[in-house]
Amino acid sequence: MTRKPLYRKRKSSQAGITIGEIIIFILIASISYLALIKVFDFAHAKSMEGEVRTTMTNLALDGMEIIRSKRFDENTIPPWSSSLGPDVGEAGYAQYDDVDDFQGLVENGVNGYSGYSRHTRVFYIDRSNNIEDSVGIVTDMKRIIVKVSLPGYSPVDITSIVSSRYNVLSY
Ligand SMILES: [Ca+2]
Ligand SMILES: [Ca+2]
Repeated sequence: MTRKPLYRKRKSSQAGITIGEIIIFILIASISYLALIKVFDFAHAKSMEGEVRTTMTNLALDGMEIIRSKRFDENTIPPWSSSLGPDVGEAGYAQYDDVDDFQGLVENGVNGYSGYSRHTRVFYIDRSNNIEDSVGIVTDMKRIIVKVSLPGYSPVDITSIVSSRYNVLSY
């Protein structure tokens, strides 16, 4: 009497996963992995950009708040200064006491943020003529622009207009 074998021999079509199938699987897995990496990179870059823009905006607002806390001009009554910038004896930030003392100020690594720079411009404007650009003459209004930059990102700038509170009604 012959005994039946415990295991039947498998046909070649049932031999499991072929090398070709493994290669195709690895290719598909690699392509999916690369696509996933790109999605994560994009999400990370977007998140970084949001963080950088928030920091730039905060640094710009911080600078603007300090400047706006100062008086309109070195002179407390008209005529206002024809030359904008720090006045005699004002060697640094701590001694600046009017808004235009900050004209041309460039701060690198501002508030300890390495790579960030803050530029400030202050100039007279004539509201009846041009509020965007300097009019080159002394008026009762000054425009302040604070711009914060970081290499690789578009800068953030904020602007504000301050008045001497003299002759404003004449506009
Ligand atoms: Ca001053
Ligand atoms: Ca000044």
